[in-house]
Amino acid sequence: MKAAALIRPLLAGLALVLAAGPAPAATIEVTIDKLVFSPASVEARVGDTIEWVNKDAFAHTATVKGGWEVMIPPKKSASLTLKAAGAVDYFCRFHPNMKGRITVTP
Ligand SMILES: [Cu+2]
Repeated sequence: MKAAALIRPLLAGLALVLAAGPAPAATIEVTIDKLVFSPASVEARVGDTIEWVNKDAFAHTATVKGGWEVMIPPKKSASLTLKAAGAVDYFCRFHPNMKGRITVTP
């Protein structure tokens, strides 16, 4: 068998691997309806975006104690791109019973 016949499939395989690259960043939607984050717990990767969609007629926040805060106006959405790995618990500043969690992997 000629060497080229062996190398060609290898090169084709390598091209496939290079084309695949890292997974593209995702947008993960969290709905707020009647004072509940849903799903309450989500998993994401660094670079992904969380988008909160507020179906309620009043404002909410996604607030991390000592960290970030996102204001989500009534009947609107707001988003945040995750910059660091780790698990974060968040709550709504106006309704502290509203709780959510994001687990971010590298
Ligand atoms: Cu709220």
